[in-house]
Amino acid sequence: MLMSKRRRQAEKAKRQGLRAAGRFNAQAMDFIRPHIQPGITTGEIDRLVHEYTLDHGHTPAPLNYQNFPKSCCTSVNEVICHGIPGNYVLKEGDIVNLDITTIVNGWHGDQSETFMMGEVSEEARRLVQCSFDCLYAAIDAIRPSCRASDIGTAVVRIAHAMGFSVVKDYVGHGVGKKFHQEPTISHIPTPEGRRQRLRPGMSFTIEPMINEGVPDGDQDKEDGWTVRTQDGKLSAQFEHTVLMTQDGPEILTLTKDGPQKGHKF
Ligand code: EYF
Ligand code: CO
Ligand code: CO
Repeated sequence: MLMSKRRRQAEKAKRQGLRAAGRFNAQAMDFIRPHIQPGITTGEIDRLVHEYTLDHGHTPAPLNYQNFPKSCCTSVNEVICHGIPGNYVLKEGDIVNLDITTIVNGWHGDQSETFMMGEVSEEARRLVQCSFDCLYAAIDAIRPSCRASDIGTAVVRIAHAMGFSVVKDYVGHGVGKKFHQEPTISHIPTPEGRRQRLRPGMSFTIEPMINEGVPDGDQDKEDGWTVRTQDGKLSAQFEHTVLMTQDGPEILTLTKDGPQKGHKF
């Protein structure tokens, strides 16, 4: 069926808007990368991300989003997601996920990486590798109009083969003019995912959270945000924003200096 001219123009504007947002978000990740070292506090990382984003005329999406108090999330060791930057000093042996989302001319880019602080345990390194491999296996598994559940099938296969578990309560999401929108991207196969098709023009995150032990987490009762593994074991995650095109998935948040597909940690 032919698309109207107005619809074609809107689709083109969306692609261009999302590409620019993803590009800037990745640039912010490359900017902060050299700073993420033992000795820095998570609060200092947040301040640097906040200032870099504002200095370039853009907006950190998490700040005040549903009352979230900071401009990015820093999730250390057993924290699955939504760690609040603060006074914690990163130390040798830690793993830390940094999740950056920015708004560029009304469009969102959303990505995360897990960083290893110096020498980490062999189990931590395997977990980080697994979460990275799960992200790229999921991207490799999707095609125009495939089922969203193809993502969960690919993630679960790799994670379980390595003896790890996949978080089910926190999911990827559509991204566009809103931070979170349809479709829901589960990292395990679900009935809803089997019904949902990933059509050309759809933009969404893939952000598998992989746990060393049990897949379940609990929200911190005091701060109301930080989600920790129930058994206190490690969790790791990588995230990209992806645009489905007629030719397949296009990763919008590729960095210049970060780990690329096939990277060995
Ligand atoms: C229990 C928020 C946190 N929500 C999602 C608000 O998609 C994200 N990362 O890839 C993402 C990042 C943030 C976020 C930062 C703040 N929030 C809402 C509801 C519950 C919650 O934590
Ligand atoms: Co996200
Ligand atoms: Co994110």
